[in-house]
Amino acid sequence: MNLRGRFISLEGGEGAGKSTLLTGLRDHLAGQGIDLVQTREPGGTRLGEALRTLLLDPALGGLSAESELLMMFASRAQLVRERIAPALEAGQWVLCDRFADASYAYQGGGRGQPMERIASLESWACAGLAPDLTLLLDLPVAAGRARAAGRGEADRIEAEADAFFERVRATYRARALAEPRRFRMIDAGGTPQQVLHEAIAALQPLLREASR
Ligand code: Z5A
Repeated sequence: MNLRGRFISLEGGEGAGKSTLLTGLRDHLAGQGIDLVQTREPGGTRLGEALRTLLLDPALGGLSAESELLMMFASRAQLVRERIAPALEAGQWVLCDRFADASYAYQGGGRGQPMERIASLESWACAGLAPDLTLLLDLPVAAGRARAAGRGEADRIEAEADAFFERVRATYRARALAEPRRFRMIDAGGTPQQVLHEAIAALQPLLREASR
């Protein structure tokens, strides 16, 4: 694929502030004249949104870890082909609320699915497409859960125990350390303005490249 746009993913645990940051980043980039597409995972396409509804449904308690992993990648395979790759090829930037790192963190770290199995699904489903930059919003589990607590009934994944989310966080942090060129870890415990400021700073190399 001849990709001319830039692909940025946002990652982090529950309540870390991805959606809040996404809105700020979208406005900032639009102000710089960047044409961008905003999307999310699981979801972002008709198929993906239907899968998301199933994946988060608390009534689907018996879903196996294997089925969950495949459903995440089915959503991703569709999103890559239907929206992300076409947008990048057209020179647009893509801001995506979660991408493949979430499967390593949740299905790998959280559920114990083998990392090599996830890597093999990634190379098949994503066809070599990976984010240029991944902003990891890092926050202690209890703080994230406290932020998310006011939203009513927990969905199927939010209903997991703290230990699950500790494994998710540890996996994200390990991935960020292993790939420092792609990841930027941001302390999500700051104010929304501080988090946005750090994220904008992390975008500068991409913005400079784009203006050349
Ligand atoms: N999942 C998976 O298992 N495998 C995969 O491959 C993928 C996903 C792609 C849905 O994702 C679930 O799918 C998710 C992982 C799993 N399950 N869990 N848990 P999601 O991204 O849609 O859902 P989420 O992680 O639950 O998102 P969230 O809880 O909505 O978090 P957020 O978007 O990061 O937070 P927010 O909505 O911006 O902020 C939450 C609250 O905190 C809100 O009241 C804000 O006003 C407040 N907030 C935000 N920033 C701040 C700061 N800086 N200070 C204070 N308060 C703040």
